[in-house]
Amino acid sequence: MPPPPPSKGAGKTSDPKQLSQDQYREAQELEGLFKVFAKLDRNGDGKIDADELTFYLKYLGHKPGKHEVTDMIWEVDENGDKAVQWEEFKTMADHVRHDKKGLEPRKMFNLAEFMMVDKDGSGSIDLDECMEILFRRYGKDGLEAKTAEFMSLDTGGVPGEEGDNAISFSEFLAGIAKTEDKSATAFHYSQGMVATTAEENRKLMAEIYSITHPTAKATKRLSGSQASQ
Ligand SMILES: [Ca+2]
Ligand SMILES: [Ca+2]
Ligand SMILES: [Ca+2]
Repeated sequence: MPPPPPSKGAGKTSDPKQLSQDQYREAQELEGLFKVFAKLDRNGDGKIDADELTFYLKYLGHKPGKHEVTDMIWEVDENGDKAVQWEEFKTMADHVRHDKKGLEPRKMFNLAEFMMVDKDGSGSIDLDECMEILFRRYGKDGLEAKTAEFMSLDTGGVPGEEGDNAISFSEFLAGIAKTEDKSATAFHYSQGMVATTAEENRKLMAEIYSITHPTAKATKRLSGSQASQ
């Protein structure tokens, strides 16, 4: 089943001409974060409960233990109602992003981040989504190496099965566990995520590929990654 197209109204809440780039970025990130919240809050009652969280984790093919979901909620649930309100969700993201020492709990943040990178909501991070996020975060320098490093997380997850050229949430978590000690910010890929419209993304991807894939071999890989032709 194809994912729903991105909302046409995305980005209309902020005018880039009137805001500094930082403010614009912040507004866009907040919007992205809110979309994640709204997606998790399936029944739209303004809070994410354990059932809703479990539902989405299962959609991601991730089998959560009972404690995993409880812990995710517990670490951000400031008013103790065993659910996550938008204010709590936003505060959580804020804390983690200003957390230089890596001390903030981030189980919920990891999920939010994964969902923000998984822009088409397919439940996994494909090559385009991966490159886009790395380009935004690090620019064009070493983009191919960083992409290869990230995509190397694609282990398949199931013994005897090959990777599917996309990163599942379980693979994402495994990657975080691997890099966590090296740097607290190593996996903050959604930082610096600016454009949200399909058109902006299309332009950006064209730019990225023209920088990193000038050869015929690369063109072949590009069309392969789009599963067409
Ligand atoms: Ca709810
Ligand atoms: Ca709460
Ligand atoms: Ca995806």
